[in-house]
Amino acid sequence: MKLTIVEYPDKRLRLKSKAVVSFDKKLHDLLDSMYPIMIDTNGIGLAAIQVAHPIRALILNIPDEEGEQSDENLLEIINPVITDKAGETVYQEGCLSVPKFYEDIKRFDTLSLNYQDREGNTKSLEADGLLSIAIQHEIDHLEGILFIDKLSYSRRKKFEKEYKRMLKERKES
Ligand code: QAP
Ligand code: CO
Repeated sequence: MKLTIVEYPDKRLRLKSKAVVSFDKKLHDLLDSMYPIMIDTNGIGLAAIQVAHPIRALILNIPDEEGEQSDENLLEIINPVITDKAGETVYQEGCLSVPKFYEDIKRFDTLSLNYQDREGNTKSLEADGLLSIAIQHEIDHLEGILFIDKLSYSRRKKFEKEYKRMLKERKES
């Protein structure tokens, strides 16, 4: 399946993604196609809506201590529900749909999650650190929320200005 990343300000990023009900070949093809595009673009997380499929599916691949991404650490999360969350943490986030822009964002420090795997099996997981942050970032995508929505008014203004400039320069070259 040929996929391309949907970039801000594309309005599709504002769609509320729908629950996955069929854990079929179509879903597996989509997940299989999402992985290489995430790795090729240096991503650690990607929601299906970012490749124009508004369904509640996301993938994550958090680098290990050496900063290496390995296939074994691929997590496929379908229909996630956060069941518990605690604490506070700040991390400089980015997003494949908002290229070249990074800002400090406040999130919960730890969380508990229920979800389904690609076969529809129910799973749960406890997350902290970068995994916890990444899950919260990707679940926001399922609701049409971007990390830039969490910026203060003045930071958001600054972002819009810089981003518009970047898009203009990109168009000109
Ligand atoms: C979400 O983000 C995330 O601007 C995943 O030029 C962010 O993979 C989870 C990326 C922060 C946890 C912490 C962004 C690649 C990748 C860019 C990403 C870029 C190239 C973002
Ligand atoms: Co994102």
